Amino acid sequence: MSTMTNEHPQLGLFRSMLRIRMIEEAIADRYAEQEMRCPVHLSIGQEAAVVGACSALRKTDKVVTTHRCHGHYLAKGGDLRRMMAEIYGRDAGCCGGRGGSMHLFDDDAGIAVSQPIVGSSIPVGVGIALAFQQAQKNDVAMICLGDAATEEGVFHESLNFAALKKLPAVFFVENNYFSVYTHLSDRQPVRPISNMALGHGMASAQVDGNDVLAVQEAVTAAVTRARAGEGPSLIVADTYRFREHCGPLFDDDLGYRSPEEVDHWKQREPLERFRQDLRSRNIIDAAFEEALTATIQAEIQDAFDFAINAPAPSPASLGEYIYAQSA
Ligand SMILES: Cc1ncc(C[n+]2csc(CCOP(=O)(O)OP(=O)(O)O)c2C)c(N)n1
Repeated sequence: MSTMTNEHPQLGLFRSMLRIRMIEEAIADRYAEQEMRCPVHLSIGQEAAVVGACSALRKTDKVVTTHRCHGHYLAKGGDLRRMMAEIYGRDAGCCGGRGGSMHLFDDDAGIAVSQPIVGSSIPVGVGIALAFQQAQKNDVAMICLGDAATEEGVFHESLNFAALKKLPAVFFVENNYFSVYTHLSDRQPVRPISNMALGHGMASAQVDGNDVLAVQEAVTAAVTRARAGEGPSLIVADTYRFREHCGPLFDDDLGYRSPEEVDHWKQREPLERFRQDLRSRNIIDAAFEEALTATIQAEIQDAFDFAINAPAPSPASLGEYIYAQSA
């Protein structure tokens, strides 16, 4: 298998998807220890969308994202140790231990901001795209959001402004069909979400978000348009989250989605699907997977050890980084 020594380009996608899956499963496994004192929104099941989209970017491009941000942070090259330290509330965390899982950023890697107020990071991403345009940089801002954020007024204002100014922005929606427990069909009229771009004269596409290559292709086309000065695009990737909305467990017992629906998506589980595809094309084999899994496992162990052993922020720093400090 010479492709493995020469590193087939699709191996990077697989590695990134598997790494995100394993990191999030490790977070889920250890959450009950009650040492991670922040909510976690896992993207298990959404890795193809996350990795496909981020793989279309280069380092100097910027990503803004949401409460469900672990995958974007990792796929864009964010530092794992600093992420875990943040989730453990440590001083060495990427937000000094003050933000937790929903506030990951790594400016060096191009993760500009993660914000849990639904829709709030969208105009920040538009502002970054405007700054790129004004500075005549050839970089792109990718604005990651969930389907529910398309119901916020600021989403529509942002699309309008970005289209008007032909900004180098890609609006990337991971449509996992739920706003917490409410299905898309109870919140929006039946039509592709990507049709929202039509009213703004914006290019758009809706793709199978569990097919990493399809996502990569659609986002690459959008990024190419943005770099060429042809303006923004709206890309919608249809996908599914397998864990509970917030937390390490499963919430299917609440009855907000049927076992048949969950099973339908399990058949399209993105990591296994890509694994089988790569296996059938002889790009990976069992030995490769075993070695890769061991490498990632060691990296995860290192990051957890780092986080657990790192000091908490000092009490004296409590007043730092807040809006108004007392005299
Ligand atoms: C403005 C605002 N309203 C409500 C909430 C509570 N809330 C947190 S996550 C969420 C659902 C978000 O759904 P979506 O944007 O599709 O992302 P997903 O959680 O599915 O990844 C809601 C309503 C919030 N954080 N911000």
